[in-house]
Amino acid sequence: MKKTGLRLLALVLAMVFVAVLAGGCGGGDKKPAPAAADFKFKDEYKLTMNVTPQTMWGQGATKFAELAKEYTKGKVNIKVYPNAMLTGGDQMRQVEMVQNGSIDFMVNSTINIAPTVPEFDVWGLPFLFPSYKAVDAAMASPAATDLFKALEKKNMVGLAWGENGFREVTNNKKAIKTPDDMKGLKMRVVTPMYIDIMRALGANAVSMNWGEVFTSLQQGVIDGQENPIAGIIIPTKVYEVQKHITNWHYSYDALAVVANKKVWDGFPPEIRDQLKKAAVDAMKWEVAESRKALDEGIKLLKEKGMTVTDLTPEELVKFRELTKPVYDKYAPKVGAQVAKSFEDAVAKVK
Ligand code: X2X
Repeated sequence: MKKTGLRLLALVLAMVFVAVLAGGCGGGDKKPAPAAADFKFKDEYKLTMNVTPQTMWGQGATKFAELAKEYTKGKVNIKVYPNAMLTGGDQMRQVEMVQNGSIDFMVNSTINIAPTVPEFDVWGLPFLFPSYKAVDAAMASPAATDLFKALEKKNMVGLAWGENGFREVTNNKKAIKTPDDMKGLKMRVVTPMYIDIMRALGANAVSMNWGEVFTSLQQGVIDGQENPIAGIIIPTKVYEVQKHITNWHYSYDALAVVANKKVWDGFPPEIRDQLKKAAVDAMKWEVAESRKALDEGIKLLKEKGMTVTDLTPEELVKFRELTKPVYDKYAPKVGAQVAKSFEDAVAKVK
């Protein structure tokens, strides 16, 4: 009797041992994630971005690729494809291709993601952020993490936030001090929210891929555009084809490092940890560099002959008032709760 009991115990223990080996504790019928040693990595993982390698986000993407290689000990080789070259210059299609897995990763502006994930427009809401401090508070808040959940519903995974920057307005006609100065200007923007903002200010909005902007400014097809100084205007030499810039900080543009969900979920857990750390570290570096470059950048713009206009709080009020209806139109589109959590994060540091 005693012997049978012992045998039974041995049998149960053996079965448990086999089960653990086969599937891990409580594995059910779910396959365990493979160990990095057994995993078949692709020779190259593709990363798309919209701009040149010299831009801040280009440098951030390169940093991410370098750190990914370092942290995974050479197992994950990410190649950066700049200038939306994988989509023939179509800046919106990059998201689609990361969604369907034709491209593995992207470092992208939230502007280009928002048409697919409307919540992402929260970053750019007109005059939401009064300062970088406010931006940092929002970025560190659970509200920002929630945006990554919205991304997962669209088959993508968010790894880290970075910075394109506050988008400042440039043009070739006149120094912009009041909304009146914008009347009739042909302004290039990207998405519907920005078209609405330009219209609210009396400008003529034109939607155009970034790749065509420089030549269009040069040829006078458009009068102006809006982009961050350190992130884009300096590294792509927009000052060569634009005379005036106004620092109005009207809209903040965040970057996100994003992976295709299937590719991401397929990685062994330790590789996911290493890649996530690579993204976070690269973007931390990118944000710091981008802010460091700002003061020098403004000096350089002046040296290059641009007029640089700073607005007083009283002057800003007029722009804010005119764009308030656009804020009110897009807050429900990004989700009332999402907008509210961002507003709360901003209010805490005011
Ligand atoms: O197209 C733009 O203006 C840019 C480069 O900032 C974005 O990709 C949103």
